[in-house]
Amino acid sequence: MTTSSASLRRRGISHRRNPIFHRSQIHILQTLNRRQNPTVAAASTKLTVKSSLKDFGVAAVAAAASIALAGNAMAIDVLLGSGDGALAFVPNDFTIAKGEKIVFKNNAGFPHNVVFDEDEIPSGVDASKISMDEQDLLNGPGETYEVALTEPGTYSFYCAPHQGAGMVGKVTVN
Ligand SMILES: [Cu+2]
Repeated sequence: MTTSSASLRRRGISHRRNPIFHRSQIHILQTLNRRQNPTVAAASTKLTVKSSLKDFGVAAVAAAASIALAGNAMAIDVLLGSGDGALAFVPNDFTIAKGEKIVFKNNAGFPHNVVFDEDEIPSGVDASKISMDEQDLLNGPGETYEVALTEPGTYSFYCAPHQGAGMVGKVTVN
C-alpha cells in the first residue's frame, strides 16, 4: 500500500482533522491519569496522547487505503490459489491498461510468490524491479503483493515454489 500522506491530506483524511476523537481521547486519558497519580498526570497525559495519535494515524491510513482501493477502478485482483485449492493464478491470462495496479492476493495453497520471467517481459523492463524475491513468500491468508506495470507488452510470471506444478500466468499491458 503506497497511499502517501500527501494524498491523504488532499482527500481530507488526516488525524489532525478529527478534533472529536482527540478531545474525547484526551479527556478519558486525563481522567484515568488523575485517578492513578495526580502528581504525574500532566507529563504522562502528554506522552499517552502522543502515542494514541500515532495509533490513530495508522488506523486512518488503513481506512483511507481501503477507500482508495474500493473507489479505484484501475486495479485488478489476482488470486493466488483457486477456490478449489488448485495451484494457479486466478485469472491466469488477463489484459490491463498500463499503470493499472495488479493486486496478487493469497487465497489457497500458499506459500506463493510472484516472479516475472526476465526472458518474457518487454525489453528494457527490469524483472527484479517488478518481481518478488524468489525466496520471498506470502505465507498468510489474504497477504498481498502489488505491482503496477507501465511498459506496454506481454509479461509472463510464475510462482517460484509452484512453477513446476503449472502455477504460471500472463498479463498483457496496453
Ligand atoms: Cu504458488
